Amino acid sequence: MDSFYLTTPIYYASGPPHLGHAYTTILGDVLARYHRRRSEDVLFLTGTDEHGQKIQAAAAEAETDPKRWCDDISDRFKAAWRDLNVSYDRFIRTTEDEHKAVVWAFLEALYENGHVYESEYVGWYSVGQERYFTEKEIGPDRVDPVAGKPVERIQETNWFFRMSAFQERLVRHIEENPDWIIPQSRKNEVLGFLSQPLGDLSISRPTSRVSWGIPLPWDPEHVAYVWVDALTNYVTASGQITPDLPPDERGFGATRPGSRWPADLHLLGKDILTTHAVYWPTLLMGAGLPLPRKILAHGWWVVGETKMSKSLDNVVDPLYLRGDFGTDAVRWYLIREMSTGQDASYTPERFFARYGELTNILGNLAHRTLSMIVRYRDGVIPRLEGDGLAPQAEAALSAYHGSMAEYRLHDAMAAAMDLAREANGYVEEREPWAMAKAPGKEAELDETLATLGRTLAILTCLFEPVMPAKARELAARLGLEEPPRFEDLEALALDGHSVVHGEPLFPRVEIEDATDA
Ligand code: ME8
Repeated sequence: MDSFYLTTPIYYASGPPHLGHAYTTILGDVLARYHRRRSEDVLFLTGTDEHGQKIQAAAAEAETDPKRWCDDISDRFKAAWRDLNVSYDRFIRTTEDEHKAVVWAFLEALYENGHVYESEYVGWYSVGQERYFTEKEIGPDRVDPVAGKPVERIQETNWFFRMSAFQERLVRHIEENPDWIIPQSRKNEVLGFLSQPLGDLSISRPTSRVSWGIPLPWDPEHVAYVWVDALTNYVTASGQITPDLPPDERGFGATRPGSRWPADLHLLGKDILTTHAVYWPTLLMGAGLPLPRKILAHGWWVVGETKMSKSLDNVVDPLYLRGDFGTDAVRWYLIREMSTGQDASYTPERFFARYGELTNILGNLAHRTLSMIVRYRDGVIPRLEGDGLAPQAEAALSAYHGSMAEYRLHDAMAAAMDLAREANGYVEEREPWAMAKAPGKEAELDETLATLGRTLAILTCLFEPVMPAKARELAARLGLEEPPRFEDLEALALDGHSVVHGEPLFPRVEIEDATDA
């Protein structure tokens, strides 16, 4: 069986989840569900990033201890993912003992391999991004380039990873694997960054400044830099490293049997591209582990022109639209609206337009098909003799898979919606209501209704990754236990199934009510 291991970033436990986090996690969920529908063995990882100065400060401000604070925030992330129907297989927390042991072993491997040294650091640090920035990056106003907040001048002794030693190998890897970082614009950004000499990476913080972290194996006066700690989560969850064995048997080197490493896909926003496409692969090279197979950096959700983020206080609660429209409609909007890789601007108007596709195209098709089967055939789907929409369905499936393979999820969903649109056109053209009245048209009416029933069943398969609950509900109304898998579509037979008409799948919502929410 093919397997697929995909990851989201682990989100900072400095505050509760917001729409940006929800987007990446739903994107991951759609891909996880898609690969499961292809009968692959999927491991879908998400979690929370719980160490470092930012969390230490958030807990101190709330006058609580950092672990208690993280317990609360990680529960809120889990609750949000439950509400948004996210089917993660593993939720990792960097405060888990297993993860701490793997980070320890990872650092030891870097040290033993001779890639670590101690030195003085002088530079500008952004607590918000948990990163140093160069003079050039912070500009004359001395603000971090991501959130525009002031940076701190820091001078201290740190342990460094000899990242510079891996620059050439990394550039070669990117050039030899042109689809390793997608979209291409992000790959070019990384190559641009790597056209300058790469510095070494400070991988520790003195406990006098940051105590909330994992102590270095060889120096208890320092904790691991939070990004090294956090990135390692992807290896922890893979089961590749066994820290309690002697160093040479721990799993550094080739992939071990049973291990899920290397990950097939790291999903992230473009704000953390450098950490994933430069720090992480060089650290893996230093530790002697294979690189992830692909990195997809998507764009930002913005309100007007500004990135939505917690620090900017313009966060839209991902759950607020669910009250009126339901979870699946929010998932549909997020996936259909953003072209993977580009920014997208959230506006209520765009949300209503995308919701309109659900009511007017898919919902309408389901409603009229089920209602005609009930009215003209006592609720029983006739036998399929010839499929009037077979070529359209085949073309839609091929466009859908093609787009998914290139991670253009918005295009895959457009292809699915196009099939629903074509099926509506087929209804108008065939006029089953006229056939029902005219004598001698029984066979044609059977064919029309059976074709529409089968098309709806195919649509439950295509839409399930994005709208799992609605797809299940529609499948149930067609007398199916669940939406068919791709491999079942060929032999799909619905004749004799009793259908349930029911309420509209996507009810019309008065816009005034929704904007008041
Ligand atoms: O960076 N639009 O965590 P984080 C789209 N802990 N996506 C957005 C977004 C927006 N406006 N805002 C956030 C961290 N995201 C680290 C990661 S991984 C080893 C450690 C999403 O809580 C997007 O995926 O700041 C972005 O990369 C991530 O949340 C940042 O989450």
